[in-house]
Amino acid sequence: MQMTFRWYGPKDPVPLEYIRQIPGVSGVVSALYDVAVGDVWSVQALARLRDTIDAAGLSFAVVESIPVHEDIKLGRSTRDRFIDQYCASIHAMSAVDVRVLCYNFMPIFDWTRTDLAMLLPDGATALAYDHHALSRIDLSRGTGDLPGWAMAYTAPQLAALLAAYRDVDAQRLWEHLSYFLERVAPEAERAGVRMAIHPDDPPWSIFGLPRIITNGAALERLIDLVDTPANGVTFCTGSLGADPRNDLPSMARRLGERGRIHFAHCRNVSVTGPKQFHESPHPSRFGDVPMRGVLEALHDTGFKGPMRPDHGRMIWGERGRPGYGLHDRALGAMYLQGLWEGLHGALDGDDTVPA
Ligand code: DNO
Repeated sequence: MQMTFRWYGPKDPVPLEYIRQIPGVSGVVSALYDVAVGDVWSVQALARLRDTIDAAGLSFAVVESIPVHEDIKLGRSTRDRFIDQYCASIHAMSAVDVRVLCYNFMPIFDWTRTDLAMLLPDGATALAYDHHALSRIDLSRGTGDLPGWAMAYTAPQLAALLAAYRDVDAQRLWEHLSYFLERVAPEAERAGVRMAIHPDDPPWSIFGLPRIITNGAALERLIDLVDTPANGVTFCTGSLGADPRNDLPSMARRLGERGRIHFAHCRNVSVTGPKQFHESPHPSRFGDVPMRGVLEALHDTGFKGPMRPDHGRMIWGERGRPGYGLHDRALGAMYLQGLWEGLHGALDGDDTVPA
């Protein structure tokens, strides 16, 4: 296991120098944030990012994410060009020696919350989701009303996309995912890149849109779509853990035994009602994620990939990007390494702190 940390590039309020000081963190998870969705990522831009990360004494371990163009998810006739461009971006990653790609296949919206600063009893704030509150969000005004939403769509753009998805139910979305992977996964294999789909967050339909990567059966169906080790998953405990029917340790074990977990996102959630949860501190006892059981499954199945603490609360007066402050994620990184060391006896090669 290699402990990593997400970094949003030079504009991230958390500097790489601070990440370097979190004991045991040796890898960075990042992306190019100024490329339009669907365009090819250039080797030069990726090399610049890699060099910046290297210069801080860290390594560029994972690309999270190259976004999948909506035309691919919608199965439009224009998709082939975007698929070719996606493959070219994967080859560019490989050219700068980044070997893990996290991506998702959620229609229009990526991770979604209804409150970015829910006050917890200890004075910290956390991201929260309540399905009733979601139903009150007015999409006729574009994505402007959505808390923390990064991809800005105007009202007409969003309306057109939502209308296009009326013909795409879960089964069609599976077909479109399959079409995408049949073309991209073999290319990723050739490039030596492991693809790792991120589960849908939250793992249920929102705004009437289909969401399909929601449970263990879906993740196994996904890896069966194209049977190559390059076609794998990001095991995200927080996304999958929002649905109490998901038995996370047994899911991790089954996927791990097949060698298809290429990346682990570890965070905790407290489920407070049907389709209602808030994020909580990483250790198991503060929420509903059995973190020890998950790490044990990863460990037993020989997980060697990158892991990162996922969203943290805002604590100690920090102000920052929702879910991505420094302090609570750093606490998470330490907790996860403690658990891992307890299971492993010692840290293996990749865990070493960079010199
Ligand atoms: C949220 C993240 C997601 C993730 C994408 C992967 O904090 O886990 O935005 O990066 O879904 O494509």
